[in-house]
Amino acid sequence: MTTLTRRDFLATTAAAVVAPATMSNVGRAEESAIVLRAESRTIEVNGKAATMLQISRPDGVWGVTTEAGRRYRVSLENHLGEPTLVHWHGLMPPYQQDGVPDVSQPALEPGGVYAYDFPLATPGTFWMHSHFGFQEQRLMAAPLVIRDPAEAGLDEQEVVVMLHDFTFRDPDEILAELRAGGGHGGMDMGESEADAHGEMNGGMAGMEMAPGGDGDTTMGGMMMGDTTMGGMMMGGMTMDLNDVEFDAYLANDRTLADPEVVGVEPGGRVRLRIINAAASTNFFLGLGGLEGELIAVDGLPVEPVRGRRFPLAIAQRLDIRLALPAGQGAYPVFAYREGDTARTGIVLATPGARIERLADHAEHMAPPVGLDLERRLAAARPLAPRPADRTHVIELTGSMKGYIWGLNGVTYDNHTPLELRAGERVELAFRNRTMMAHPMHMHGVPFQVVEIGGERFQGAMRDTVLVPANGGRVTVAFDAVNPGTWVMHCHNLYHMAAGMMTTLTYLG
Ligand SMILES: [Cu+2]
Repeated sequence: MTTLTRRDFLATTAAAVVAPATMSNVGRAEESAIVLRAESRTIEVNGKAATMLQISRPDGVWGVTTEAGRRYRVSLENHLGEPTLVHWHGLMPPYQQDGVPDVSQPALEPGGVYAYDFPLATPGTFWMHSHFGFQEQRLMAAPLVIRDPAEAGLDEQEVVVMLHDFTFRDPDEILAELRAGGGHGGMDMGESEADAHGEMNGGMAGMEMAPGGDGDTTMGGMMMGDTTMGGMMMGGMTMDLNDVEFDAYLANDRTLADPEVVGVEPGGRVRLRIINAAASTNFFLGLGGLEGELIAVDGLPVEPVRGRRFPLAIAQRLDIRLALPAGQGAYPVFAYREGDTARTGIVLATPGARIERLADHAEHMAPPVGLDLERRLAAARPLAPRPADRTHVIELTGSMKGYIWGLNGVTYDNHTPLELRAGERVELAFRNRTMMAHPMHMHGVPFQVVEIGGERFQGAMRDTVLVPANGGRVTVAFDAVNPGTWVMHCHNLYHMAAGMMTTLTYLG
């Protein structure tokens, strides 16, 4: 007799049409490439149809789930009427396979096919998304989960949740409007910006700033009763949030009006893999009444942190373990938009559980995402202690006025590559000179967060870190082990499109 784990059971029942990756077909899976198609699709949001994009597979599987130790063998086909290119967010490919147009390789023309083939060393929750134009805003993203073979025997149900911010509008039009000063619900973001915010958000004045001048807040879990949009007054400083007003927030392509309901067992163990694939939205992940254990951020393990609510900046991931209560029950997993009442989510439900209608707005506004959690995180597998051979200070620059964003005062069009040499320990010291927080993402290798607000510590390994507004300081360290040219950019898609990107180039 063989013992069926919960994962095996779910794989064989829920996905009967698709052969699960069992020991018998692992070899074959390595030999043939996975076909990924860039194509358009129609989805319905709030009862209205919209033409969006997707990365799909002929076998109907969503995204890629594989195992560390295998090779990533993928054939990307462009079935769109426009060029595309897909970035494997969090993986460490050779730079030519990193999926950034004109940096890694030319964009893939309509009808074209590109092959990818490189080893997968690190398990974790990663994702894939278009790095071409605004295709990511048009929902061209999918999960990329690399399981740890050492965890294959765990009696644990994997639940992947991908979050999106959704708009019926053309993202190019949104950017044009932001450039014309029409962001933040039509507020004038010109010279009287601070005044306008002060007036609108007077109730927020007096909010305490965290010590160390890192621009972060100390609000912890408190919710705010303020219902204005856009900016917030924080201890006398104005902070901009949420440049774009979206039409909906999606969890696995659905809103809370018709959420995905995932069947779970009473008393079962669940591993949530949460992916923030939003173009321009930071969220808080809320577990309702349940307490979870955060075990990885951006796919990379951390010393476990227990909690009911965890921040998730744009492009970041959270792996959370849940032990469900015994007996019947329905357990919503919410994502709350920062500085807003909007929320989305899925529901975990045992067979026969009553599922109540969930409102797509919370009672209270969620606070801005900050670094309260980041300060508490410690990598389970940190970098070896070592002084930096090279430090690049990177000022995050720009403003809502004209909607021009840059690094060290220049946009991507005018950037000078940051240099490094193979074998070096490199540090990037981010200094935020703007009124918005920026989720900074580096391609090629993960980094470790080693300083927040002037305080050194051994933080999490990640690929995306939020640098708080108004003088926020965060330093990350990495070992330069993947030669080539790599982009480093703000993962707010509109900021990146407006110039907040540069390259790192290995010398020699
Ligand atoms: Cu940004």
